[in-house]
Amino acid sequence: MSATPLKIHLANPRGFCAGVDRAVEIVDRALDLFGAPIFVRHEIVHNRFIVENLRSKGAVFIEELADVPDGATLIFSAHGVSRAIETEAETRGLRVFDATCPLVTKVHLEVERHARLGRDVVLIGHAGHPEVEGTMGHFDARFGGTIHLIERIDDVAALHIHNPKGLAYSTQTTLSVDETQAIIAALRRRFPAIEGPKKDDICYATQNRQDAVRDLTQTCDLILVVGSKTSSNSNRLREIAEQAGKAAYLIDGAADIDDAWFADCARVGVTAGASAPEVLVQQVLAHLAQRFGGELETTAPTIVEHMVFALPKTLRPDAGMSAETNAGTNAGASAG
Ligand code: 2E6
Ligand code: F3S
Repeated sequence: MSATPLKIHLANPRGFCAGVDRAVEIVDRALDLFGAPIFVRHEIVHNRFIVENLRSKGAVFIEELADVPDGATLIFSAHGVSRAIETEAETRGLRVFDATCPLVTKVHLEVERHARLGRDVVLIGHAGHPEVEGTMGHFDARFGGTIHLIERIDDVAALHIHNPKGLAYSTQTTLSVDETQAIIAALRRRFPAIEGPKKDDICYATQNRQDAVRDLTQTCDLILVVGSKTSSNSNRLREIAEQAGKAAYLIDGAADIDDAWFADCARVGVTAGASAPEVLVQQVLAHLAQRFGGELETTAPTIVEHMVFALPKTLRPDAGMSAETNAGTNAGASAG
């Protein structure tokens, strides 16, 4: 432990985004209205604390709809699901609430539109991630096109595309902004007519948290990222800090902190992924204060966020409807 107290800089913005706030609230409201069990397809968000907390209240997390009994209430996670899963739930007559982040739904609609036009789509994302599986599952190949998943810049040269109806790209929402820009630039060089969003499909929260952690690396020796190992956006924050030459650790909470990390550290930066609740950040600060006399320094926000996504109508506290009439698939978003 050093003689001078450790200085702590908090990233701002950090932690919960509007999509995570909405998704967690949907599960909480469904538990209140309908009682346990409430089935959730995949972890509602990739955070151990949140998932364990909801599980203790009666949420049951499943991957296969075969594990959902007839007549049950089912919630799709914030990462979204394929069209096939939506159809299966509908056909089974399950009471479904869709907690897919509206910014993921936007990508689904984009991919569906390209498919209808018979185009091929290059999706930039991580293989096996549930958001990528859901987005690929919204591409309807019956119109003649194909969807190609690429993960890194070297994959661009290996693409085989011969579609006279055109080519487009979409991206996962939680990628590294800089790496994605480089991949898109390589796609544009190889396929100058490629269509796509103005920039990419990376969401505001991912962009803002990456900017804020990069800002912290200017002054801090070490970065702690509060978030679970399964969280893509949290991993990207750790990587950005490492790329800036700083030691960085992704931790689920204060219990994961190793005193040895602070041997040569005068300033630590603390941030949190979009699925990590603020209570865990506060526990980390309390731990640093107790172990190293850590003192909080004020850090100006890199940007102030105002985004809010509305709950599905039938789950709003003022809905004034009985649980019996609340059936059906629901989605609703308003950006404020
Ligand atoms: C849905 C879409 C994007 O692993 P990833 O970062 O995608 O997911 P979470 O649950 O850690 O973060 C929120 C989220 C949900 N991001
Ligand atoms: Fe949505 Fe981005 Fe959060 S896609 S769930 S706003 S990290």
